[in-house]
Amino acid sequence: MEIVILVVVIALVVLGAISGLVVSGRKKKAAPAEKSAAAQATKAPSAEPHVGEEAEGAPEAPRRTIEEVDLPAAEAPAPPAPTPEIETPEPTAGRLVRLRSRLSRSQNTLGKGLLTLLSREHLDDATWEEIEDTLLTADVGVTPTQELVERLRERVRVLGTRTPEELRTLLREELLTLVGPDLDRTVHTETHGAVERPGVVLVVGVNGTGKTTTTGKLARVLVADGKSVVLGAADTFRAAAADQLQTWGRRVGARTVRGPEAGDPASVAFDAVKEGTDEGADVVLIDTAGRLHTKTGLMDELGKVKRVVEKQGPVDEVLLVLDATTGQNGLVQARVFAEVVDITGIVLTKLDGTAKGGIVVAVQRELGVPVKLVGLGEGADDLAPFEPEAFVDALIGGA
Ligand SMILES: Nc1nc2c(ncn2[C@@H]2O[C@H](COP(=O)(O)OP(=O)(O)OP(=O)(O)O)[C@@H](O)[C@H]2O)c(=O)[nH]1
Ligand SMILES: [Mg+2]
Repeated sequence: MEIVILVVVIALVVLGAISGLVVSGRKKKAAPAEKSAAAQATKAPSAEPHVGEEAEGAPEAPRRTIEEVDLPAAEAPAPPAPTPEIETPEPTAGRLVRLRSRLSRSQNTLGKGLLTLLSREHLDDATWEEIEDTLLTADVGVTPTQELVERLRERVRVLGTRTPEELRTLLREELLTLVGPDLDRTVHTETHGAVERPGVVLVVGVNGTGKTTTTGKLARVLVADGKSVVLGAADTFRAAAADQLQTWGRRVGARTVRGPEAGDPASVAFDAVKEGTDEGADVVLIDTAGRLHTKTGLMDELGKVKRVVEKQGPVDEVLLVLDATTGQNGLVQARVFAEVVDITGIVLTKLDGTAKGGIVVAVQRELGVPVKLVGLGEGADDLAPFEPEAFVDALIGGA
């Protein structure tokens, strides 16, 4: 009997132990799931507050957190790209008259100098020599100087007594004859009627004469005259050159066609004309790299630029940009450039910084090509169509 009771007790103890083990095992399995549920419960409100939580009166803390983050700025739509302000260039007509004071250096040397000498009571040989020197110093050139002095001598002799007004008229007439009042100074940019394509202008010259500046200023002149312009950055030597041109273009809404740095300038020039044609632009202006007239390879390259552009039609203007302050050197450059690309017009820059305004006469004589534009300062609208009358009037300080 005692044994039976003992067995029953042992059996009860074993049963109790087994049931205890099963319960603790279940608890262990449930723990990870509970943890992750708890984690979600803490994360959820801060990540995305739900409608239900709002309704249940969610705590204020998460909302403040959201306010602290600079959400409006981060989520605001990207501001529109700033459109560069398009400038309105000054009208072209009468620019030389407006800028006449910039010629004061040439005026003092050439115009006033000559008037003072001619006003002397006795015009002896020594005085005529001084007159000759004045003209030579102003870069008029030897042959034109001799011609002018000869004519002046003759007319003064015929005139006899001279009033200052008569002298001024006489000098004005003779200088005007020298400058050439009847030359065609139009910068030809007319579109070619039958074949729809823009006028094409090629800008050439040695380093630093003002080609890019002139191309930019000329774009403004054309825009002021109501034309649409495409610029070709065929100076591929430096990326900065294309940037410089593009900056000029942007100011008046003219697009710039550019190529890879150190790329083929002829292909950029070709593309500029092609794109200008496709766009229906009125004029394509091509800026080229500065090159020394003595470097045969570079001069050949320039010839190629022109020939490649001409595959699409004629180049209407080849403008040679000369720095007026370089005087006679400019003439040597001009001769070589004229051989490589037919120059159709001259741009004399930096006339504001020199007393050598006479270079206008010399360079026209040298090349048989008219000065079409003059640069009279670094300002955006300091490029003027060359008008002989206004130029001579500015020199002699007349009306
Ligand atoms: N005072 C004055 N400065 C001018 C005139 N034209 C151009 N310049 C200045 O001359 C400098 C050279 O001008 P650029 O247009 O860069 O000359 P560039 O011929 O293109 O030079 P490269 O491309 O390096 O050969 C600049 O500082 C211009 O502002 C002008 O008519 N008067
Ligand atoms: Mg340049």
